[in-house]
Amino acid sequence: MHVDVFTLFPGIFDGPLDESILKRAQEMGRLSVALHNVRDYTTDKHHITDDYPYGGGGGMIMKPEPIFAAVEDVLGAALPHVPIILPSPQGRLFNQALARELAAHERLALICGRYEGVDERVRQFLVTDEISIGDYVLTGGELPALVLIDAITRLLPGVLGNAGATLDDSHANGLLEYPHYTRPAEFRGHAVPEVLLSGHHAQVASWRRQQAVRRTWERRPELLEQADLTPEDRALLETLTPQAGEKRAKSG
Ligand code: 9D3
Repeated sequence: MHVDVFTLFPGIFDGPLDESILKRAQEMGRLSVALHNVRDYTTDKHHITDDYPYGGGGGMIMKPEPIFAAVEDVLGAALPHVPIILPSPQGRLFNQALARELAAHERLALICGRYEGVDERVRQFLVTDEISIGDYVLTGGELPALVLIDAITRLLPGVLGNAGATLDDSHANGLLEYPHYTRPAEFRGHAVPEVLLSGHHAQVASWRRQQAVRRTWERRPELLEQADLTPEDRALLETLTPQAGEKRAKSG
């Protein structure tokens, strides 16, 4: 996967790309990220990248010319074949299915907006997809771009050591995860559930599944509509009443 990032603040990417799995993916040759400073594509003496909005109103808008020049220069003849993504509060909400969809491409371009936004002609005539990472207000598109890169990279073949880890994920099966424990078996008087110490693999699997279903019902009930539920899962859900749910939610 090659990602071209267009930004006014390439330094934001340095730390996250230089650590842990994103670093290793690049060392393995599975991921490459090229950072392009949009300011380098200005042609005026003061390297201006923003301007006042036509029609008035507050804030500044990113000018179209340096963005078009940067993307056209970097992508060249590949431009028609590469998704050009604008992280934007007005975009389609990012989720695991969209991460999988993007991970199937061999090249992506990400345009990071700053100020109050980008000139509408960038969206209309350059961008192919707008993606939001959630309903809260950030200061620009750089952190969302990193979120996309992170979610995509861990799906690339060979990046996670254990291939099963991505399948077993929360959201991969449509359920939240079951609780995890490691040593010690008792910590400050709090014991690990007995079944996990028992060595009964089938009982462990059944306990984990029940915990995942129960937890999803408590915290994200809307996910259950799309989840792959077994007859056993449905039987468990029948035993969960709204009142019992409130009790459990309060006692953790
Ligand atoms: C006064 C600012 N705005 C109205 C609330 C518009 C606005 C413009 C630019 C709000 C945020 C931003 C910067 N955010 C992003 O570029 C962004 C974003 C986000 O803020 N939340 C969730 N996903 C994304 S993807 C890009």
